[in-house]
Amino acid sequence: MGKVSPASFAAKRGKTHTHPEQSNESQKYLRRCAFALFLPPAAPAHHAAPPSLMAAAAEAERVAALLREITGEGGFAFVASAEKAGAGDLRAAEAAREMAWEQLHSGPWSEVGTAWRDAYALACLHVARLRTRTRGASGGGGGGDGDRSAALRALDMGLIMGGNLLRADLEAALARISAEACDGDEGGAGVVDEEDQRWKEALDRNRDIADALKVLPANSLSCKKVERRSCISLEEFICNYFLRDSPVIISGAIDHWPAREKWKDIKYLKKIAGDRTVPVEVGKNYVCSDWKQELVTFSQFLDRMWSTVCPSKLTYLAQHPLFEQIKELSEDIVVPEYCYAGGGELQSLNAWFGPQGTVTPLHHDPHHNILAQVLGRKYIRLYPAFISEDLYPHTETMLCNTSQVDLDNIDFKEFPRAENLEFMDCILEEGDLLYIPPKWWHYVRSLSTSFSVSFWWRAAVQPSGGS
Ligand SMILES: O=C(O)CCC(=O)C(=O)O
Repeated sequence: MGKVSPASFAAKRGKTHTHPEQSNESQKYLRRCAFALFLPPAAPAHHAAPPSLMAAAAEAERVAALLREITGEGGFAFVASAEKAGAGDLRAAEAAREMAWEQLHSGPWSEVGTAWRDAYALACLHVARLRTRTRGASGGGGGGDGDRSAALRALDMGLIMGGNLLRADLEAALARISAEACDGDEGGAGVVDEEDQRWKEALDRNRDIADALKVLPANSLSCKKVERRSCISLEEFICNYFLRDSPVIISGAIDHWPAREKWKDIKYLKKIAGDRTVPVEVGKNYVCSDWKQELVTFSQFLDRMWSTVCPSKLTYLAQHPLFEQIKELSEDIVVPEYCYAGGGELQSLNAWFGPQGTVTPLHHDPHHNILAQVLGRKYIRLYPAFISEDLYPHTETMLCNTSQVDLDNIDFKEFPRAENLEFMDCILEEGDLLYIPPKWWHYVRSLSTSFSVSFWWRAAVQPSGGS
């Protein structure tokens, strides 16, 4: 998978992520960039067998070089704590993590050096190892689960906020802890059954168009519909849609994905990802002033789906490279062959998972996009790229890909050119793929609990009709 730059990632959702405890403006830039996983090519798989002496020596050398770099930057206290952590001192590991965390939050994300991101990952790795060692030493008794959760959270935070230097080590540690958890992880069947039922109902909401229209922007489904095709060939996709810069819904192309069945089972999702820490967005949508981001466990996120009643509390796991973070989930999906149109390179693969009522405001992205609707349904409205000026893009850099026009409450006095604009729209049903050409404006509202996956790619050959 190719890399996406922090700047383009940040621009995507206009705002950026911050740590939940941060609130000031300068820290906003840190937000989304920090949560993005800017990944190197896939790391070699780690197995349960002990690493060879050479590999261990190589790791030790990488860590030593990192500590020299941090020393060069004046991080003496960090280095002292990291060394004690290496010798088995949990408190020192936690102190080192705290120090690195402060460095990550000392200014705009773009100015945080790679060394401090790697240092943060190192400290997370120490915390996790020492937590799990404590657990082993106590014979799995008292406080063991708390240690396991703390270790998982430390490792996820290392993946989310840390650099790439120790990524493979973080992933190997995660795989080890997850594998241990799979033994004897049953229980609560009665509770889960009830949850199962609610889950299925939530996925099934708003099947009736008349109900859906009550929550959709004015004039929805009254203009041109996005063309719907059944499982077309790559050649046909290229000739009739990709080269013509024209959106299309393709049905029947992801019926073979294991995700189509597996993710309908909430027990499965909880088992695979329940204890993992993920970044979520909280609030009506990312242009609202009270919108914020938090780090929660996947289970906590699922629980919030049931309890969300008011829009200001809507919790959305949006635009997150979940499949890089949780490898088991990546085995449930397949990159659609349409994403190879134009001989390009996949730029990013993101999860969009949330309850009914999440809104992604009208915005555009620089890449080709295949949005796969795995669970539930979404309303999507599209405006062509050339219409941009009539949609009044925000003037601030961070939001310049987002329209000032709120489709849920359009103020035509303020934005007169937005009246009577032609658009295309559709309801994206479970199992559909939607092709969104680069720079096409799109607004997205979930009509039920919904799980989508977006595949962004950059084409080596640009369509002639493209913008
Ligand atoms: O599903 C959503 O809420 C937004 C998806 C989107 O904007 C995208 O895939 O680019």
